[in-house]
Amino acid sequence: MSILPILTAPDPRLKAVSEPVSRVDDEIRKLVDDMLDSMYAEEGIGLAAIQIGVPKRVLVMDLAQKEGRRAPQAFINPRILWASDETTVVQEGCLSVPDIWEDVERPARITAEFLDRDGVLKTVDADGLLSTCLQHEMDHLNGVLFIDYLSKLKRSMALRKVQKARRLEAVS
Ligand code: GNR
Ligand code: NI
Repeated sequence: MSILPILTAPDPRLKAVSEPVSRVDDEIRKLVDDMLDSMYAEEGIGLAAIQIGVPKRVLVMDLAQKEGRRAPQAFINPRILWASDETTVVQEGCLSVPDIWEDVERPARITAEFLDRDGVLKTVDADGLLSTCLQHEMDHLNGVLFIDYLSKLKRSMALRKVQKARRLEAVS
């Protein structure tokens, strides 16, 4: 298991549309484990493979992370089957846009299907943080970041802040 560096905006790789996984094998399970390690190292609750530079449709999530428990989950080739008309506004952050938190409106509930780490097809009815986080991660698979939902002004302010923090980090 390895901790890999997380790409930050405006890295062009974050705009890539990731490719479906054709077979859930040991290489994919190794990717899942590396993603979980990298996510835990940064205290995130979710991570998409492209955030460590791998353009495959793989997500990991651990919503118990905040309570100090571990309940890792993997979602491979996830697909939204249904989304509610009702929406919710949740303040989101992203490991690829560090230290920026902004409200994002999304469908409140979704039904999704995905393959688990054993390659078994599952469906999930999600609401609350699971619904928000799944949608945030699935956006990464299509090259979309949460800041893409903000006004042009707010998005460019967020990008400038992230780049400035990176420059300061580089000289320190
Ligand atoms: O760690 C994360 N927290 C979070 C909080 C609210 C909405 C979405 C997220 S996902 C984020 C980790 C991340 O960047 N995943 O892509
Ligand atoms: Ni993110």
